[in-house]
Amino acid sequence: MLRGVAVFREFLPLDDQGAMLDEIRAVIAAAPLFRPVTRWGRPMSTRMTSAGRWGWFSDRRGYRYVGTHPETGEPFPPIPPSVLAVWEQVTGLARQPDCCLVNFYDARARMGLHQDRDEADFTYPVVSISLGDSALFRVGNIERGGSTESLWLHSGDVLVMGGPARLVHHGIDRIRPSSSTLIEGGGRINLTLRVVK
Ligand code: MD3
Ligand code: FE
Repeated sequence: MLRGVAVFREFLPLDDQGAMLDEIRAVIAAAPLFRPVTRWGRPMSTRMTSAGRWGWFSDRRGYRYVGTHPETGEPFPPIPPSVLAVWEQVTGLARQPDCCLVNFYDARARMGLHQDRDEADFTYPVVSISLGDSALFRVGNIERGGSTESLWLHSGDVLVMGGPARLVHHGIDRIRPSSSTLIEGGGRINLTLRVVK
């Protein structure tokens, strides 16, 4: 536990990581990665797409969940079974997530400290699966400011943010390039599973 965040180190064996990556590649083929713009008009350094009923989206109008891909106009592909299996194993919930956000980090990408609060019901946890290069994850507090703690996330690690941890500030400070050979050409993929509506 790190500030209420449950850390399952190396939850996924390497073979399972490879199989999951193949399923995510199929998601990306149907729903290509795009670069969202913040409400201040700044392009994010991560590229992203989603699987499931809802996809996370941001533009000058703000952050929100959308039912179709912003470029293809098509619904997002279903969440792969291997990903749903991880949700089931670490949460034990009967309810499945309705959004799997796929974040791709190249060597320069990062994600500033923020809260995940665009979802309707914070009693559901958020689950994160890391694939590829390692990332320096930072977790703070529910209120802005105060102390933070950092943790390296490696390929195959799974985090569960539930209960009091659901609304803590968190972010990714940096990626360690070439720390994993899972993804050809390098980079990190983070899958974030949420119950949105
Ligand atoms: C703690 N993604 O997509 S995952 C995000 O690695 C996001 O791509 C990061 O933050 C990433 O919103 C961090 C770990 C994570 C995800 C959601 C959380 C930690 C969290 C929600 C509440 C508290
Ligand atoms: Fe987040």
